[in-house]
Amino acid sequence: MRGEAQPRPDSPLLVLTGAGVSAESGVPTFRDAAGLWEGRRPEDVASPAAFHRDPLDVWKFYWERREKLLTLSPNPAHRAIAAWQEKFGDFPVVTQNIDGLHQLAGSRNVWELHGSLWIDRCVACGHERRVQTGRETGIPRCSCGAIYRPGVVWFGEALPETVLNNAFEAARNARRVLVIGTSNLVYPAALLPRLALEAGSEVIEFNPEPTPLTPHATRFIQGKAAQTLPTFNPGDGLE
Ligand code: BJW
Ligand code: ZN
Repeated sequence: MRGEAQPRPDSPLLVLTGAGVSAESGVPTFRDAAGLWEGRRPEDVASPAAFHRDPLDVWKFYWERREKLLTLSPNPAHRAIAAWQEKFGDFPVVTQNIDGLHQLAGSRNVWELHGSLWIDRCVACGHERRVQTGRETGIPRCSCGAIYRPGVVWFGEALPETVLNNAFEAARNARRVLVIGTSNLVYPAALLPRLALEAGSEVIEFNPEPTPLTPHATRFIQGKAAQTLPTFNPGDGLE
């Protein structure tokens, strides 16, 4: 259940998204001034050590995010990507986001590198269950007796292996990679555009601000994704 990795290693297009694509839906980014981590150290709430120390505190943080997300919807950037898939085929949408908004906008072939906010995973047997609710009354328990944790990837944890390997392969094989709304600071996701460039692909970056990728990108389209994506034609020159 960890991402729907159906490899299309031959796809000429690949999209990589980060928190910026959901910003205009009202989902806070991580590292911008008003970001999610402002005033809180990530490792205090989003790390295996924090969960081990105080699972209820960590769960409360994730329940709050679920509750808020239940009130939010996809924005024109998510919808533009879904419309491109309708037009150009189901190229992979590799996302670092855990919010599920690409799927809600109608995108298929969404590969979730950092897991999903809507999955609970048992810390003992690894059982996963999909959830749709916000707050719960207490720490959820698996039928094996152990507690569930959020089904996301914290710092220091491995990304889902198949999803990551498929993403590496697809990035190497794509002719055009669109990198949308990510600071390109978190690895191994930040390697994907670098691999594409090394393989001779075009990398087009969409972001209001330059990132460490910008000097290397083939093209930098500056602006908010909900404004720049709907008028962009990702197939231009590819046919
Ligand atoms: C807009 C916009 C608008 C604003 N339109 N754009 C040195 C080198 C290599 C690696 C490391 C290293 N030092 C440490 C590491 C490892 C570490 C890492 O990368 N750390 C860096 C911080 C340096 N990586 C890991 O630990 C990863 N695991 C790993 O390496 O495992 C190794 C291993 C192997 C085998 C066995 C065991 C271990 C795991 C990384 C997990 C990241 N997890 C998080 C939390 C997920 C759960 C949760 O949400 O609670 O994922 S952290 C957070 O960052 C989240 C995001 O997906 C991720 C990326 O952030 P993103 O999406 O780029 O957001 P922002 O906020 O940074 O940027 C937003 C961008 O949008 C900005 O550029 C804005 O300008 C832009 N924007 N409005 C378009 N409207
Ligand atoms: Zn279990």
